[in-house]
Amino acid sequence: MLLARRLSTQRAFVVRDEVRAAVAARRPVVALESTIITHGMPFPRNLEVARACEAAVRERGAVPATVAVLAGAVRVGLADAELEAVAASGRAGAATKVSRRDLGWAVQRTRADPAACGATTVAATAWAARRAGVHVFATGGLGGVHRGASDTRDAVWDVSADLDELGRTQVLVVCGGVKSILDVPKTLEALETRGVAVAALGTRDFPAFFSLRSPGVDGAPNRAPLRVDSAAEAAAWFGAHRELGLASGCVLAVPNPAPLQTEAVEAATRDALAAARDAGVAGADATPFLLADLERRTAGRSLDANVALVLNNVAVAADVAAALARPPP
Ligand code: PSU
Ligand code: MN
Repeated sequence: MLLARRLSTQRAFVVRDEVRAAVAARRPVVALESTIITHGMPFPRNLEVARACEAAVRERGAVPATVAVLAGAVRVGLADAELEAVAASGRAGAATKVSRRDLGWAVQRTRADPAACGATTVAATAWAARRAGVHVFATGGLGGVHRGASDTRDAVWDVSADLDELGRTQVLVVCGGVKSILDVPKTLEALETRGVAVAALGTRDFPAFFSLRSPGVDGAPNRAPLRVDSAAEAAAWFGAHRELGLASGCVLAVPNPAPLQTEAVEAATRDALAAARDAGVAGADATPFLLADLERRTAGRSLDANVALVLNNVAVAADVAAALARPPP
């Protein structure tokens, strides 16, 4: 009975051999999420970016582990054909956004329909990475507290499961900060409540995904609670966090290397939010809708900024993973 149960869990959760071997040998591994592939970028650009991310990780001597739900299993590490299937599923409408709560459902769904794909969010990817023994994870932007969440007359109480997951999962997420479509100050507070440590790389301004800054409550830019100045320093910080056995995660927010202007992003974001309200789009559909709408409003510049940011985050994550894997001098 116990054995049967264990076998069925193993089938539902598959770690690619290369990833498993690297974890066992304490070589650097970087987990990558798949919602940005299926819901954050259009095909075929998403496939190019997904491949470029994996290549950037390898160039730095680490092993990439893209996470997705395919053919009846949560998979940590994908073959190129699987990566292609994930990217193409976005176009075919066969991809579902999978947060923690959706994982079991996605496993059975992709068992029943081999063409279906579950694209993991930050929450689901962090869970899977940690379960596979991977500690470093790169993505575009974190989910968080949506604007208007506190005003129930105007919007639903929409707070991403990413926040709670990071509160209980010991991973370092390298990202471009919080998506600027969100309420950034409230998201920073919610991270603090959950014991998630947040540092910015090379700055005290909390990076705002497309742009370098975001307006805080009093109009002044949002500040990052902590600052580190190199991948080595980030590794030392996260290493100490792990040494203490803290069960929560850390966030390393990296400024966008090809930023858009803060005011322009803010104006386009407000218009996109109004469009979402008019169209009655909410919940899990909100982020994909807003990103696609912003892309139109900025004539594609938001997509270019998104791609530049993701590739840069992946490179930083690989450097941090490599520094963590090196024995201390
Ligand atoms: N940032 C992007 N594109 C995305 C996301 C973030 O540029 O598609 C995704 C991430 O996977 C993140 C998720 O975990 O949105 C959060 O969604 P929600 O607010 O529904 O939890
Ligand atoms: Mn949500």
